[in-house]
Amino acid sequence: MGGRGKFITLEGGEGCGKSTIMERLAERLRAAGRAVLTCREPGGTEIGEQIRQVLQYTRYRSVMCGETELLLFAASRAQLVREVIEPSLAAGRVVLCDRFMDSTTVYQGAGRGLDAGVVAAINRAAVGSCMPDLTVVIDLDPRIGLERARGRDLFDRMENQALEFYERVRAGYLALAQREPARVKVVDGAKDLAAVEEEVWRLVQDVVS
Ligand code: Z5A
Repeated sequence: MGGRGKFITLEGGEGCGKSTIMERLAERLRAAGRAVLTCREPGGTEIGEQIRQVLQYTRYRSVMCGETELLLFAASRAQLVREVIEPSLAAGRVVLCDRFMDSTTVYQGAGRGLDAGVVAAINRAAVGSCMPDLTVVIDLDPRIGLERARGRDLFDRMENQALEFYERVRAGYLALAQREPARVKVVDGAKDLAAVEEEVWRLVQDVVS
């Protein structure tokens, strides 16, 4: 295949269905003959997986400050972009990523209240010119998402935050979609899985075809 690949990110609150949809999208794209790479954040490289462990490590949960968290997510991303995403795009693959820079804008910025300008500058440093061609936000009432996600292997420190935090996260994603309507598309995550998959698939086809 000639030419640069496409970079598609999936975003949303806990339990919105990103990971499930990403796997289904990857299968459909492969069935359509596309070379696909899937990755998740934080992680996706050896360095990134170690950073993921630091972020998840129980003993750090009560002491880690917001700025440290911001920089750790960014460090994992900087490595993922240069080691995995850019080379895959250069090889013509479709790259699907479960969370990317918008998670930082929304969780560390809108959610935790870190300065938006600082968050944007750190994001820029981490991703360089590697911007998604399409970002799909799977929008869902956090009460439903948390119910779906309960009992699963999440970052408990974050999951135990007050519901208002998740409401700010949701509002942050919707505001982002308003600011960047060409890149960021919102789908209704309360629909059944097959319907969400079809809607996302239509958006993806517009970008990859
Ligand atoms: N974080 C951050 O703060 N800053 C950053 O820069 C980054 C991340 C990159 C990552 O946790 C945490 O890190 C996350 C944000 C923060 N915080 N919190 N809290 P993670 O990677 O461990 O988890 P997650 O990203 O939040 O994903 P998740 O809970 O695994 O959710 P999901 O991928 O959106 O959902 P799922 O696994 O596909 O589906 C959940 C369940 O619902 C599953 O049983 C599905 O079968 C079911 N499901 C999915 N869709 C449907 C529909 N439509 N109907 C019914 N049931 C459904």
